[in-house]
Amino acid sequence: PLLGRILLTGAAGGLGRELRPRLRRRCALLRVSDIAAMQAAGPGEEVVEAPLENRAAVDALLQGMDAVVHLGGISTEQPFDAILQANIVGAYNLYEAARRHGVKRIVFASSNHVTGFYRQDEVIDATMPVRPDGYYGLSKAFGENLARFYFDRYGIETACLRIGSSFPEPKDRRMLATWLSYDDLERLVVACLTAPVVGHSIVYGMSDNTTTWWDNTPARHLGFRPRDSSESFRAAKEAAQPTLDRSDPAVIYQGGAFVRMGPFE
Ligand code: NAI
Ligand code: 15L
Repeated sequence: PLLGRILLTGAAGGLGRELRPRLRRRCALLRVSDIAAMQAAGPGEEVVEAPLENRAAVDALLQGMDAVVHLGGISTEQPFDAILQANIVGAYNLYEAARRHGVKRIVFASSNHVTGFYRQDEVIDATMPVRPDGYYGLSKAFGENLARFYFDRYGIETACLRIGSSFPEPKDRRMLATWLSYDDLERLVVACLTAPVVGHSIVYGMSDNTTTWWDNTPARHLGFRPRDSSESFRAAKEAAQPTLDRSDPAVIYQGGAFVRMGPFE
């Protein structure tokens, strides 16, 4: 197998369930982890339940791994205390464990919500300042900065994937710009695991969509070439949403409805 011993966190989630069989085919060993129930271990797999906020449990997860695909954590906007544990404390536990066990490469599922307060009429790239659109986006920005520190200080490489919207198909007009097909997600993750040099990189996870808000030129060294496009869904999505309220923050900003969630108290 091309890939060695890989840890996949968030294995019970939407993207984890998609990536699990796709990674297993290419790995010497795939260790999958989550707090939610997972399918039993198949050949070449280990299944380990672990809460990301539990330092000892996460330390044990990294033992003997060559690389990590870190999808685990809260994936939507939520009150701060939940995000703090799963995404911020959890990411810290993961990087500390990587350092202790000599794991040298991590693919981190960041999010477009790190830059969700840029406007939909702007095209940005990953060298521009972050503009998180909530606690969730803030936690992903923390993860990206944590990754940068662990690269500068300890040489642990990370590819931060600012994933747009990875679902079977775009759900609305916004997702014509943000959609990442599952096949392109696989291409992206495999590119990040196999690129000779990753350093600390940030790449937007999107298919080859006609409408786009993100320029991935700064991440060309990763060798990711999307092959799918949201364009074939355009007519149906426009028919379902023929008019858009241009005064709605969810229509003005890239983060969509995330930008108007909360406050929670
Ligand atoms: P998901 O919510 O379906 O999966 C996340 C998994 O993490 C769940 O199975 C959950 O049980 C697990 N988890 C949550 N808290 C945990 C904790 N404290 N300890 C251990 N495991 C915990 O999300 P999805 O869609 O699969 O996304 C995967 C990753 O990609 C997430 O980090 C998400 O933020 C990120 N992402 C996903 C996007 C998408 O379009 N699907 C877009 C942008 C980012
Ligand atoms: C995300 O970060 C979420 O995890 C996902 O559920 C989608 O809502 C996506 O962003 C999006 O922006 O469409």
